Amino acid sequence: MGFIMIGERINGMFKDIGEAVAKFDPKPIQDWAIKQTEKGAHYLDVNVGPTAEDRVKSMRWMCEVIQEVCDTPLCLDSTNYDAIEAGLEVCKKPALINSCPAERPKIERVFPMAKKYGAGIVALTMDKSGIPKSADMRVAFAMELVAAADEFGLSPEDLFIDPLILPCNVAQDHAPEVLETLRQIKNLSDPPPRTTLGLSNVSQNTLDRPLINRIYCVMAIVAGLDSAIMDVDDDALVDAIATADMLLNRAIYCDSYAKVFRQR
Ligand code: THG
Repeated sequence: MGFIMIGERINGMFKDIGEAVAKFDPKPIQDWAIKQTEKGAHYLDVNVGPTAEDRVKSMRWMCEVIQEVCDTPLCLDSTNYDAIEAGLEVCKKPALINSCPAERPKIERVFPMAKKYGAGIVALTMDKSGIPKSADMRVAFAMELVAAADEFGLSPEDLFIDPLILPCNVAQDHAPEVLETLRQIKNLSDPPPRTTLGLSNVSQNTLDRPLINRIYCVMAIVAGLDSAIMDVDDDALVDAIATADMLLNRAIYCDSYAKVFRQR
């Protein structure tokens, strides 16, 4: 199974998308849906953003207008589970629920919903007290989430465990802990859960963002990263991922392997 790219761009934290959500103007959202799909995205993250007035209504509307122009599966990114469910109701393809922390009330809301709609879950290695630093604590949360999947009749492969990478300029000591977490997650079950990261977090407010994203992504892939919420418009990043896949013998070498990766 090759690396799964989740396009990050349909997020109200970006000015153009935030304005489009406020005005219910489909154009910027549809343009980014098409662009990211052409760039090889396997899923599109959909986040109404911090300023949306009615998150339930906005999420449903965004999912509808995206599906008018492409059939790329969606990754519904919200802390409001009523908004997620409104999105799931209109999704034509199996979606991802982004996200669920290792907290019992949220697991009890999200895991049955995933089962009902045939969705995967981006499961976070954190609880109400926040994101732990050590790999050991992150892995302990991952273990709880894998046990919960079993309890609610989901396969470990329905989970995309996200060990939560933070900006390296303020939390540099987390970056190696996240890599160690990715390594250990693959030993939690057979089959193992899948893994993901919000890759662009690592470089927020740094000077050479594409370089940091690209290098950290390749390091994380070696450690066990299966997917990322990422800037699929960054060709050098996508080429680096295609090359890592090939050098790990997950994709057959041919002279056009980078092109093949984008078209799969
Ligand atoms: N894990 C999970 N979901 C997530 C994240 C995560 N969803 C949101 C986020 N993190 C991943 N998506 C982004 C999208 C954009 C940026 C970072 C992560 C980003 N935005 C610019 C910035 O903040 O500088 C905005 C620039 C602009 O406004 O134009 O970097 O970790 N499960």
